Amino acid sequence: MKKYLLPIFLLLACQAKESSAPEPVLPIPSERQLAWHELEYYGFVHFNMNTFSDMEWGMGDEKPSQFDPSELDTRQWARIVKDAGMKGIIITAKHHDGFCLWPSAYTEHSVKNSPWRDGKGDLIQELKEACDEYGLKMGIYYSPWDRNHADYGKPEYITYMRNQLTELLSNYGDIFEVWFDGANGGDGYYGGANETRRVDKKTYYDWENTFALVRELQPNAVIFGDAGPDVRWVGNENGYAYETTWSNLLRDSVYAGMPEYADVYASGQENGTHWVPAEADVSIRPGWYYHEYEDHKVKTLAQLLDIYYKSIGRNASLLINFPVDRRGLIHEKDEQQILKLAEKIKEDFRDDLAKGTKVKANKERGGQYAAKNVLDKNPETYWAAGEGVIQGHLTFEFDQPTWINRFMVREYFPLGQRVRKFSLEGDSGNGWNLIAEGTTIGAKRILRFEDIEVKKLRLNILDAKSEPLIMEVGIFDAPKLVTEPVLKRKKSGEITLEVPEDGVDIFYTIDDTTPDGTSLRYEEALVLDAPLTLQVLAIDQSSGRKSEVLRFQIERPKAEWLVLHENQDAEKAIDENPDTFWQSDNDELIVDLGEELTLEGFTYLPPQNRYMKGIISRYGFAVSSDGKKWREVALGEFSNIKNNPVEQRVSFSTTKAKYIRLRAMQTVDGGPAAFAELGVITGEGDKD
Ligand code: FUL
Ligand code: CA
Repeated sequence: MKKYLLPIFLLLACQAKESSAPEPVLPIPSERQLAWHELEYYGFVHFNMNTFSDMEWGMGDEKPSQFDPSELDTRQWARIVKDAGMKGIIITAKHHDGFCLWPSAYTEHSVKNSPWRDGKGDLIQELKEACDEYGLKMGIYYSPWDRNHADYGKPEYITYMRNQLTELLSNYGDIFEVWFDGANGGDGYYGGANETRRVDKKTYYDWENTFALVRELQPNAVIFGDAGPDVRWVGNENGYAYETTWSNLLRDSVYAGMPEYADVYASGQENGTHWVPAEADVSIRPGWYYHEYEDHKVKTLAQLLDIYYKSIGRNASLLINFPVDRRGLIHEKDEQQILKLAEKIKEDFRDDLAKGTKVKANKERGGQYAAKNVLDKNPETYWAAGEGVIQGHLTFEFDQPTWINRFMVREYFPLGQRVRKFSLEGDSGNGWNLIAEGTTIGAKRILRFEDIEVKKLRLNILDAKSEPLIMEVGIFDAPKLVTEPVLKRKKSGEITLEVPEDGVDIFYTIDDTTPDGTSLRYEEALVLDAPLTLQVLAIDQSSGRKSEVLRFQIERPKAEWLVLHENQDAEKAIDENPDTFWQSDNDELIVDLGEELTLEGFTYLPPQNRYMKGIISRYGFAVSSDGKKWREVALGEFSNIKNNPVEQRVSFSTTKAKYIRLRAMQTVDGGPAAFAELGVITGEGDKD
């Protein structure tokens, strides 16, 4: 009898060990970070003095009297954000120009001296009430950089900043995120109204003690910054995370606003010492603040959807900005677009085909860590491959051949991010075929691929820091989206329209009417008598589904334009191709327009390549009738152009000119000025 007892005993002991919980792989998220991970998607509102000065970065000399929304309604914001499926709103309580949306006791530069609500308003309070009503969380954006405050650059300002944070974090209930902008006076931008001192971004703000204050007042809030400490910037303002995105960060090597951050640190590091997950931020329009001229540049559904897949689908959270307009409302067009995205996300993930499959793992830790946990929609259960196992796979078998095009997978990240490499294979009845490959997974990874019909699907974990833990898997067949045509133009003025898919017709109008299937059909390159408004759409031939209508202000062709520089490459600054550019040798670009034109402004597109140098941050623009005598008609700053290198648009009082000259007074990195495209605004092209 005794002979048998020992082996049974050993067996039981082994099993008990096999099903004990896996050890964490450090770093792991804190409680407040775990709560934040659940939000995944929330809204940004940029609404402040810039809304009224029509700027992206105010100088700080604006007057409180300029802040005067006519119909401000935070409940409208909350309703839209809620309907969009977002979980909270972060508001620009104070931006770089220093104006405060709450009646701070520490400055006169606030709503209390504005005409809005006769100076008795408190926008933070109004937003908090609206958020509470709609079950949303509220977050605070606070700019450390201040171009208005007389003490900026002195120790006194740090006291001011902490006093203000104390107001914001004590008087408005729970705050879920405190957003510290890395953009800063130290970036070469200088010359705000009261900006007389340069600061050392690394040391000036004494972040350690500022963070301690936030912790004390709002222990559950996450703190956002380039260097975290809790949530980090994704490194661009396009809303894209990288294919490889670790939640781990070498946090002690980073400080807020460091120039190399975007290139070196933004995607996180496998051996990162701290859990600092990425947040992807992007505006629904080109700019962060409202500008009427961007009413027709609101992102399309196809663009927004791409952002969704490249942020939430790549282990980041998504923060989409609404530039609230001068009425104090989210613009109708922005509302329409964000709700289209919400609809489309629902549609794409409506039916999880994984739930009808039989799932098996090649290895299991045993106990409660079975493969079937990846299908139970319970974030507390997961499949564990087994002690010491690095490679493992999960096979999903369908009842019958099934069409699919999306795969979603989540790691059980409370015990640390582990997977380094994985692949997805499908079997349609004649063996395994590779569908997709990836690196990191993290909190959520979504793969998009061409429609494929499979009987079996297999997720292979190929490499990991330790035993892989998979919390959830989803399999979907998302309906096709008809994407809108892309417009390209040549220097001659010729316009071509292209769509990525086959089997699609393109229609257009040039008479300010909305195109449909009865409008002019696009067959060959267009030569149009500009300036005019061109509107285009694509219609899928078999389903009849339509893309969105896109609207372009077509300026006169640059056919007769000449660059007055020896260098052949200078042509690239006026070739209508956004991807080509010229890097000048003397910081200026002079163009002969070929004829005298009546100008109302100019446009400058910086190089679009992320690593490109020579982006102009301060400019002077001059005109001439003979190319000899010049008259300067505009002088200023291209704000935020480094992080958001969109086309810059500058208006000036109407003037006639045959020659134009754009000169760089300063570039972001100090290198010679680079021009991807220079354009003019002649007025007639921009009617509504
Ligand atoms: C940037 C700022 O400079 C922009 O104006 C905007 O607030 C964006 C979210 O962050 O760094
Ligand atoms: Ca170009």
